[in-house]
Amino acid sequence: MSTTFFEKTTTEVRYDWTRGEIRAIYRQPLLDLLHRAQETHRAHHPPNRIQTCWLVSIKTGACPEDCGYCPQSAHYKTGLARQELMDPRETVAQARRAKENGATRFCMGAAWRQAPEGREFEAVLEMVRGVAALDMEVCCTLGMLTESQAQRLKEAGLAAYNHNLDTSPEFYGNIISTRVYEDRLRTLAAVRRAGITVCSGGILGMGESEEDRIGLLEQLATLHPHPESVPVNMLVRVEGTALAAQPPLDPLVMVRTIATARILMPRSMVRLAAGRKQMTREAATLCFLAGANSIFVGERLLTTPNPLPDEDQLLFRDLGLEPLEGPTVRCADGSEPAAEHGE
Ligand code: SAM
Ligand code: DTB
Ligand code: SF4
Repeated sequence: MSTTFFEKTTTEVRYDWTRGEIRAIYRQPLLDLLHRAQETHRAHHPPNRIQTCWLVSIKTGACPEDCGYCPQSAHYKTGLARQELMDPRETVAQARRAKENGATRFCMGAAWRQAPEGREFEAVLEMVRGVAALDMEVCCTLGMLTESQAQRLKEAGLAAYNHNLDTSPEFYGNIISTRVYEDRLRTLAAVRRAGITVCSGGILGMGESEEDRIGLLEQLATLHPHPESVPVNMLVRVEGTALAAQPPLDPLVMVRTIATARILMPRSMVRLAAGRKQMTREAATLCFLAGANSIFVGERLLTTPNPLPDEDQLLFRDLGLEPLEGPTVRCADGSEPAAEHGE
């Protein structure tokens, strides 16, 4: 392989990936895949640095959507206690605690089909302003957004919006019937137009095929620009949900998907999101080797447990990882923010 070809394949950012190309990358021998992912990673990001994000559920349960994986859907009996929207002062206090614990990004999740208008939306804006004032990267995930809501969130200081495509367009209807893929894409476009960076990824282990994972990656990697942040979740199987009886996912599927995402979207932050509690340290380490450079820290995700802070500290120490300091997004105009990572 000539040096020129090698440099081109690891540093070029492309938006015209075909399904065939993605399949070929995904299916290559795992060690070749990891090698290329690691080369790509090091060409765009500082090695041994992991972004730590803190997640908090600001409104819990009783969601009208029927997402088959979700403990917060009103369609399933999961025994989850519902909670109305949190007081903004409480949210900001939690963000302060997250910052004291070393987190640099704070993500607020709400079990809504779409962000509401009126008093509740005003309260969310107050939360965003309060967390932004702490000099943390602020992210929200509130369901579908209108253009005007995206604009107001941006003005309040929102850096990123999480809205997952979850799986391939073909498999989507098997998991959710109360909305369509196009709804998701529309919200992502509204977020992008408002100049907020995009956080969008998926869930593995829902019974999807390899081709569905490739299809999800194709959707994400042909967005222009790429999502600045790509969470890869392993399904957390919750009793009572439609997907509770799914067999456990082979962690190597996470590794393969993360490595492919790293190659396709070289500048993006790739987050090893839900599922770390169900994974060994060794499997998580392979995900880092594959190019994951972001995780959720703190003892809980939204409603399910995450590894304890002490366990994570030990993992960082044993692997020689350091938290990634400072902002990873430039939120002024939504343009290619990941260029900041060590190029
Ligand atoms: N209601 C909003 C929405 O769906 O966009 C925001 C909150 S929702 C809980 C955020 C994301 O969490 C979902 O898009 C899904 O990808 C992920 N998620 C939910 N339940 C999960 C589970 N059991 N395992 C893994 N990921 C899950
Ligand atoms: C994302 O991709 N994963 C996070 C965050 N974005 C909002 C949510 C994971 C939720 C896991 C199930 C739960 O704790 O309720
Ligand atoms: Fe509601 Fe979001 Fe859960 Fe779907 S994933 S049921 S939209 S909270």
